[in-house]
Amino acid sequence: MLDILDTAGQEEYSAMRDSYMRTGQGFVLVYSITDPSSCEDCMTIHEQLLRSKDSDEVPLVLVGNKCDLEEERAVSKQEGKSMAEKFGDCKFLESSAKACINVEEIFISLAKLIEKANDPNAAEEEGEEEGAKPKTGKSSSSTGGKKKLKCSVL
Ligand SMILES: Nc1nc2c(ncn2[C@@H]2O[C@H](COP(=O)(O)OP(=O)(O)OP(=O)(O)O)[C@@H](O)[C@H]2O)c(=O)[nH]1
Ligand SMILES: [Mg+2]
Repeated sequence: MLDILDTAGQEEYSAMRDSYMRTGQGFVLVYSITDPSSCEDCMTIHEQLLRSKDSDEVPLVLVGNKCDLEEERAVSKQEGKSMAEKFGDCKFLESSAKACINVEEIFISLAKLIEKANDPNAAEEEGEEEGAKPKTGKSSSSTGGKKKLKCSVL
């Protein structure tokens, strides 16, 4: 189960950021493809996120929303991708809440990233090391369903 917190973007509420950043396990950072200043806000919020988590990497999906407004696009897809690459192991998607494009994918991707971050065998599974232990039935069942994951939409 995914517990989703939709946070208020306005500066007036920024004092609460540190507390929900510390509690959240995974984050969706959303900008508008029609508004470059919203990208800058994402970068600032990302810096604060790493400080709050005291970590170099946090399960994160960067989203360029409003992709239905192609004629008003002011941030290219490549710019979005590059920003996600700077953020490290960060998934990037463009979405439209209005046209229902990629909305579910955002949360599926984030849930996978949280599971990966929580799985002590993940590094082993991904690595090319010889003799890496095969994933046992027991560890794969740990991804099966009942754990509650906390996600914040920033
Ligand atoms: N065309 C289009 N408009 C959208 C889309 N998503 C949101 N909007 C519009 O953009 C405006 C802002 O949307 P919100 O959902 O309030 O944005 P927010 O970032 O959550 O804002 P705060 O909660 O105030 O931080 C509203 O007028 C929405 O209707 C989208 O995918 N396409
Ligand atoms: Mg909102």
